[in-house]
Amino acid sequence: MKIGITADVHLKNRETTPERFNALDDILKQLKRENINRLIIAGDLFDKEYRNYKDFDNLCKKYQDINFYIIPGNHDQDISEKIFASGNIQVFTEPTIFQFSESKSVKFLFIPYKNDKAMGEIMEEQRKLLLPHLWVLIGHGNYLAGKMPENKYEEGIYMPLSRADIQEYQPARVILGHIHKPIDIDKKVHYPGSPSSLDITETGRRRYLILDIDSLELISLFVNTEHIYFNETLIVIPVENESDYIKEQAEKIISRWGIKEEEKTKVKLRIKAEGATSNKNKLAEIIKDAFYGIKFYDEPDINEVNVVDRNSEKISILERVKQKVEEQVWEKNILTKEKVLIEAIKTIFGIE
Ligand SMILES: [Mn+2]
Repeated sequence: MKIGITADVHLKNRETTPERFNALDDILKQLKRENINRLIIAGDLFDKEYRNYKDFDNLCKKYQDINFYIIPGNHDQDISEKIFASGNIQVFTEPTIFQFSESKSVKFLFIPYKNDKAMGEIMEEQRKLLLPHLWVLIGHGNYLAGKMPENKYEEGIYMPLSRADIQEYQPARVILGHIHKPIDIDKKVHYPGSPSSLDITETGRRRYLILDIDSLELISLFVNTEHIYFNETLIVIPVENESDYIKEQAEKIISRWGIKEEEKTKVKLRIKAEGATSNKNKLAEIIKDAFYGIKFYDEPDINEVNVVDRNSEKISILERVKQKVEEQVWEKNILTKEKVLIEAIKTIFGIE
């Protein structure tokens, strides 16, 4: 038996957030095609203080064969079954142990978001019913595992889950809502992420998950979204042929995205250039040309690019530094190669 899982859809009404509805609709279409008739939504199905549930209700009516299992998140803490007319919606407003099928031994613990609780407290209350490796946790909040991405408008800790909690209660899998970026951590903790980017800062292809409750195998599938956002830094160096150099950088950036050729038309790119150029006058145009066929979310930001005189000696020093930087393994999140290179350009060209 397979179950689809998503989270953080942040629906408003269809008119204000059509792309979020379409993303959810796409997941449902994919599930239907695969004869999967269950979808878990791990919190923040609705955006903050949203009080119009009609459009979602209608979407659920359209997919009568699919059952929806929803927990409230920090943005939609007040939702409950009574606000929906469609009969295929189940909302867990209290921590609930749930079995999808009598014949399957695996249990699910659904933990609705509560702002004064930690997930460990709820697990402790249910301890007797949770057999190690035979249960799946569905929750909404922060997994406390070193440096984790945050939603930029949600600072602080929301209904935490610690590594010690996982050690103690041994869930087979943990699937959480709250972080919009899709991530898999510590082999068994998974954030499906938002199926549709909420804004330009939520970059890359979006996904949803399918859990096989017999094997507990989890797979990740892409959502067909209207747009794929990317946010990039382009480093400019005053080499002999700057536009060729920029073109090369653009190709590297595009190949790093790992998207299919036909998806390129969906991309909306925000780009910030840094470093130094010998002529800032045509720089924005050169950048646009280098990304030919890609749509820009807004004008390339070239404010931080310095104008310097071309100097072959300085360029050759810089090129050697660049090679060294690229060879080096940098610990992620501490210092990026880009930052090191930008500083090197400033030092070599004597930019304040
Ligand atoms: Mn949230």
